Amino acid sequence: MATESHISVNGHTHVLYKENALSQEELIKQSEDFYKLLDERRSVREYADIPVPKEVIETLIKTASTAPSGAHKQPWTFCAVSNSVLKTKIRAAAEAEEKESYESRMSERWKKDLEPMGTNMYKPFLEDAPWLIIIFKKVHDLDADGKKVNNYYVNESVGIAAGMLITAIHNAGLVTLTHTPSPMNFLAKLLGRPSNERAFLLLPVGYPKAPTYVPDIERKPLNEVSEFYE
Ligand code: IYR
Repeated sequence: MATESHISVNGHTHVLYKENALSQEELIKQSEDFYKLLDERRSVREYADIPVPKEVIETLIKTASTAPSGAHKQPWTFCAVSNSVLKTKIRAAAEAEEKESYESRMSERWKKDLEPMGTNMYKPFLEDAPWLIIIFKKVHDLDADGKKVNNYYVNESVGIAAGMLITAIHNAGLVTLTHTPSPMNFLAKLLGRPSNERAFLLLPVGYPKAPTYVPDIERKPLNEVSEFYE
């Protein structure tokens, strides 16, 4: 029987999946090469004063937005900021929250755990990086009449999209870090986001300042992060 180009499921069209099967050998090589590429990714806190074309940011966001999501609701908005006045406002508000966090909200244990990373309450990358991408999660959607419409597995969906964005940024030879000023509601205010959106993660994007040093840390080996049941 000839393969149909599309079929109907519950009255909805399903199209033929374009499969990309590799030979065993290519499979091993391609997965290893991608691992090696991603193993070089590091969170970078210092950014060069070099612009990144808007077109690149658009492509990175389109890539992240290919992420799977609960019932394909795509419950995210990626806000890309290059406006320096806005970046300065974001930095000021983030540092005010971080000052409060480092001085009173974070436990001594937490601050000790962060010592190897060299983080502190100062966030110059919020002004130095050519772009900030702030990911908002949509806790629900709003229909044309402003009525609430459900989204599903919002944190999982947006978390996956964030991971794909980080991967795409690294693949483009750019750097980022996951900044989570807490609380983050100042971001929705500064960016004028609608009531159904909550800030999820802030990612500066740019080229690393040269030279840049990153913490000399190791990743857990496979046997510590996995269990196989064969
Ligand atoms: N949000 C703070 C603190 C911080 C917390 C963790 I956990 C980190 O891995 C890094 C930083 C900050 O951005 O400095």
